[in-house]
Amino acid sequence: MSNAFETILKSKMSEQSYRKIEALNNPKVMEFIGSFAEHCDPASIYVCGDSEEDKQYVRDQALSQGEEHPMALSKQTIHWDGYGDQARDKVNTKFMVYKENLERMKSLNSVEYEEGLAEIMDISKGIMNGKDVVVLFFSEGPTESPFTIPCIQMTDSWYVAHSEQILYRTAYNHFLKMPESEKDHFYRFIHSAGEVDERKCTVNLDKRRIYMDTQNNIVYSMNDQYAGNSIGLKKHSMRLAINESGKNGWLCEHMFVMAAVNEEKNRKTYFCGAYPSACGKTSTAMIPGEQIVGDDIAYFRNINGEFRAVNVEFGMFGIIKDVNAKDDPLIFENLMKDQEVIFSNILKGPDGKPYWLGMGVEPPDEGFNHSGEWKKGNKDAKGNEIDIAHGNARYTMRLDYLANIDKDGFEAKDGVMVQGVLYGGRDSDTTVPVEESPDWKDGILLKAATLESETTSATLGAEGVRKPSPMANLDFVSYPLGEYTMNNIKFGENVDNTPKIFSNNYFMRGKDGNFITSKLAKRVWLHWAEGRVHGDYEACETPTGKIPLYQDLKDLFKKYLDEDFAEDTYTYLFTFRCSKWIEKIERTKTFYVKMDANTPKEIFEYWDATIARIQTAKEKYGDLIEPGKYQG
Ligand code: OXD
Ligand code: MN
Repeated sequence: MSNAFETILKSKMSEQSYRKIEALNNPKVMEFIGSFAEHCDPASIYVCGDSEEDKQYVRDQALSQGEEHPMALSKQTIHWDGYGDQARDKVNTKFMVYKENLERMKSLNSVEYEEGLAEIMDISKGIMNGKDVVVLFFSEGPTESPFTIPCIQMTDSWYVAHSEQILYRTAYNHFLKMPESEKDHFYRFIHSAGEVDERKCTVNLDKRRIYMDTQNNIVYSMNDQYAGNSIGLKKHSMRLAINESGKNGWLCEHMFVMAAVNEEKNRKTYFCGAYPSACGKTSTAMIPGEQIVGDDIAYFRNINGEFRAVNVEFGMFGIIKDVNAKDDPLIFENLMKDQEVIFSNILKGPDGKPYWLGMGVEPPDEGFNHSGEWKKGNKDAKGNEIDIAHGNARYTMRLDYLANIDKDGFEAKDGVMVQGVLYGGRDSDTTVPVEESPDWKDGILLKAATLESETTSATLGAEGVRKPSPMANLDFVSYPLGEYTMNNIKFGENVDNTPKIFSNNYFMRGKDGNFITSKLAKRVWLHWAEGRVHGDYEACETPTGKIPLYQDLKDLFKKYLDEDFAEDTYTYLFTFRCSKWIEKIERTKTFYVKMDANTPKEIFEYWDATIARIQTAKEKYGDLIEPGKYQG
C-alpha cells in the first residue's frame, strides 16, 4: 500500500514495525500514526502486536527508559508520577466542540473546536522530539464481540504502554481481521509525557491538556503521566463511548460487574454497581464469597431483548490506600506475590519492598516515593509534611490473578445477563443501607440521579466536601446530563428483562457519630437484593421503594456473618427520614437546574411528585417513619 506517510514512517520505524501497520491495510490507521509522526517528531516508533515478545519489549523499555524501577520481587515494578500529577486534572480536561454544538454542550467543560485544536497542536508540536514512541492496538471489551471497540494508542510513555497491556486486551489481530465496512471505526489516543526531568516525570504541568474530540473519536493528552490523565483506554475512551452509546441506544457506565453466589440455591446472579470514589465500589465487587467480573467500567447492550454487560477492561487500576491483609485479603495477597504489578506513587523501601498508607505494616523511615528521595518528616514546597505515599497511589494488575474472578463472565463475548443494578452513595444521615426501587425509572431518578458523595484524594482539589454524583459518572458524561439520564431510563425500559435497581449506603452513622454496621455487612445487603431478584423475600414499603423485613436480615446476618442483628439497630437503620429525603431531592433538582443540561420537564415533574408524596407521608406518619409503618 503506498501512502503519503510512507517516507516518514519508514524513516522512524524498523522494517518489522512498518510491515505490521502496512499489513492492516487501513488508511485511517496509517494517517493517524503518520500525521503524528510528522507533527510530534519522535526519534523512533515501535509498533506492538499481540505477541508475548512485544509485551516483554514494552516492559523492558519501561525499565530501561527509567519510567519504572525494579522491586525486590522480580516481576513487580514501581512508577512515580510528578508531585503535581497525582490525580485526574479536571480543569484541563475539555471537550473540543464544533461551534454549532457549543450551546448544547455548555454545561460541560468545553472549548470551541478550532481554538482547542490550535492550542493542542501548538502544545504537541515536536513534543516527542528525541523520544522513542510506541503504537499499540487494544480492544475495549472482549475482542470480536458485539461489545468490542477497537482502539489505537500512540505514546512516548512506556509506563503508559505497559499499564495498558495489563489493563486491556491487545487487539492487533482484531485490527488485522476487521472487515472493510468497520475499518473506519476505532478510537485514537495520542499521548506525550512531554519534557521529563531526571526522575522521568513530566516537567511542564502548566501545559497539561487533555482534549477530547467526541465528534471524531480522538483524544489528545499532553504533558502528563498519572494514568487517569494519560491512559487513553480508560477514562478518555469512556467519555467517547458514553457519547457514542447515547446516540446508538446502548450504555457505558462507571460500574463494576459481579456475581452474587448463592450456594444453597445453586445460582449466580449478576449485578452491576456504581459508587462514587471512596464509597465502597471495589470493596463491593470484592465481597468475600462472591465473584468479580470487573471493577470500574461496564458497557450495557440489549442483546436479543436481554440486558447484558461486559467489563470493558482486563485489569484493575486500584486505589492502594487501606488495602491490607484484614480488609482486602484477596488483593493484598496478590500484591505480595512475585507476579506482574506496577505500583504507582507509593514508597519503595531500602529493602526494595512496597509500602503504602493503611497497609497494616510498619513502614521504614526512608526510601523513594512520589516526592523523590524521602525521609520521614520531609516537607514539600508548601511546607506540608510528605506522607510515605500519596492518598491516590495505585496498583495496576491483571484481574485474573484474583482467586474470586468469575472466569465465565470475564471471558464471555456476549457479556453476562444483569439482574440487579446497585447505586451506592456516601451519606451519614439519609438513605438506608439497601432499598429496592419500585421500577427502573424510579431507580434512575431516585437512586442513581440523587447519588451524593464526599470528595476524596482521587481528584485534585479539596477533600471532604459533600457533592452531587449522579450515576457516579459525572466526570465522564460527555453530553448533557439530562439527555444522559433519559437515555438511562430508555435503555432499561427497552429490554425484556429489566433488572431491579437497589440503593446502597454503607455510611449511615449512629447517634454517637460512629458507623453502625461492620464493613462486612455489605454481604448481607447484597444477598437481600439477590433474594429479591428471585422473589425469595417479602418487603415493606417506604415512600421511595421497598426495604427488608427484620427477620430476613436477622437470618442473613447469622448465615453470612454469624452475627446477631439487633432489632433496634434495624429500626434505626431503616427508618425513613422524610425531611432529609426531601432535602436530598431538592439538592438534586437544584443541581440539574445548575447544570442546565437539557433535562426534560418530565424529570422535574417526577421529582416534584415524589417530594409531594413524601410531604403527605410526613404529615400522616411524622418525620421519621419506622419500618413497617408506612402504608402508602
Ligand atoms: C478511577 C477513577 O481511577 O474513577 O477509576 O478516578
Ligand atoms: Mn473509575
